[in-house]
Amino acid sequence: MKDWWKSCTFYQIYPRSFCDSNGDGIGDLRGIISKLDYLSWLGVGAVWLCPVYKSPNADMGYDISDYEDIMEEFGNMADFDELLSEMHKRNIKLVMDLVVNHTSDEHEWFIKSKSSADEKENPYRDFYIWRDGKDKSGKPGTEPNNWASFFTPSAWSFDESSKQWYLHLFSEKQPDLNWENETVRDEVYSMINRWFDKGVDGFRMDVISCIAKDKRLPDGNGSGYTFSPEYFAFQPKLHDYLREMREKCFDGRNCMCVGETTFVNTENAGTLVGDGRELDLLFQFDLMDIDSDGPKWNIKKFDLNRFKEIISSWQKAIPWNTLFWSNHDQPRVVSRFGDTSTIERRIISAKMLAVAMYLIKGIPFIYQGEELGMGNMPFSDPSELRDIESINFLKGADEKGEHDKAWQGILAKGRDNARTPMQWNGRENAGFSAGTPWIRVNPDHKEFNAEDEMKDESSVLNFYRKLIAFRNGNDVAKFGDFELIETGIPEVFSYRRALGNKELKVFCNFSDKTVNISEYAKGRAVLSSEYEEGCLKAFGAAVII
Ligand code: ISL
Ligand code: CA
Repeated sequence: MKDWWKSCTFYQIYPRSFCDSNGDGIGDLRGIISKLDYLSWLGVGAVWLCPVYKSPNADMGYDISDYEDIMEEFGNMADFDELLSEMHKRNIKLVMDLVVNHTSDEHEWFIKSKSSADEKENPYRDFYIWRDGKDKSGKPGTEPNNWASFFTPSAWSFDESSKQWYLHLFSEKQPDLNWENETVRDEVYSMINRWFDKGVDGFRMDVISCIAKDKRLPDGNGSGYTFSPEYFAFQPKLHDYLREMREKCFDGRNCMCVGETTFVNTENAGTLVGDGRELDLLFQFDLMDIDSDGPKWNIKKFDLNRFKEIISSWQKAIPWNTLFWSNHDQPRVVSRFGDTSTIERRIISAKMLAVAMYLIKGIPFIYQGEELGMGNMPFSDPSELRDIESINFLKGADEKGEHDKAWQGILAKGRDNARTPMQWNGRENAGFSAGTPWIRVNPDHKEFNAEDEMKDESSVLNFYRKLIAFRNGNDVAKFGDFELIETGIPEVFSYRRALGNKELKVFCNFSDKTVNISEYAKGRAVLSSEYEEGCLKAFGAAVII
């Protein structure tokens, strides 16, 4: 079916933490295969699989050393082929992660690139972005410009043998590819096409909005190392590259591509997904910034009015939005925007958040474990962290004597919160692995795990399943127009979906007070939680037709 993705519920798998089949403590492809029936049971129509390619794991697979081989810990190409065919047997599409802003420094291209600065002799030199520094010393402060990176103070690292610097928007083990180079682009397109020829159904494109850089590489406006997206995100050439990629890879295929379009806004989004679109879908992060004051580590309270504004402005900006509360880079939604003060509160707020998000017009992307109500991890010591972003951030803070504040930030927002093992049961290691997991298991698996929740009609898991089934079987929920309903009750988020002469209304109580919505909610509740006689109890939600 054309545009199959418009009616799918996506499920994001972080393979390292999903299911370990061989007891080495690391999730793997055979582990995923063993859980496909669970995904079918849940009602999932497509999977976004985080990187499974060969990688030294400096950034957990987002540093790829071979795009056409499988990470050893995850299995091999035969396992991959089996995974794909087992998914297709169950009518589940597979969307791969495409990480082409950068490679690993252990990728063959970079090893060759680094081997000689002589561009005439070494065609690989120009595959990456090399520049002279202010002098040949390689000392901090002599970098080609003042750009900061996502993960390190400077976005440049010095190569002793050629006395030049290479650019990396992420860690020093993730050198940025030079998209100006036509050979680089052709290599990437051929690689994409080989995966398509294998039968994969699409790609989620990692930081795709940053592949084109301002060629002049100007200094950012600030003192010291300065984060300068004005020169590396949404550059004019981005659109040339994406159109070229579409033409060479996507056109004529029944595929879906969703861009992780970091720094996208409602003004520039249309250039990507409007008419003559370059991408089918995009991820925007306005909601993920809602509880930050500047840098993500500075925590601000959730503001429901701001939430409504963001949702409604994005609904107006583009025809199809992605709907998500979390992913492998974000903390757990129930800990972040729900109420985890008691188990009961956690269950009802997790259900309410699901209703609030996944019946909006758009494509749901549920992150593994979210459907169980998994929460943030109570890390007790920095040695338990595995994520390069958090580890580097803490190191920088320690140097400034700001350990405690940084640690609070990491507990609230650190990416490892989302990366603890999937909780399959309440027993040892949550049933994730027979060995020692690569990252500590969340102790909350005793209360929140798939096995127990499957048996419990009132669980978060069974509620997600009902919600997905409702959406899958309801054209208004899938295709209907969206409109905010202004009830005047400040704690309530509510919206209407309409298709032809059919409509549904959604009401969500973001507070712990009972609210009366009887004036607006005339009709029958087809799906609800904590809803009785026109009243939403604490964190109640109702879908009314
Ligand atoms: O994780 C973030 C905030 O904590 C983001 O700033 C994130 O770094 C950014 O959205 C890009 O993310 C993607 O590319 C990174 C990788 O580390 C992330 O896991 C990936 O989702 C580099 O490949
Ligand atoms: Ca394993």
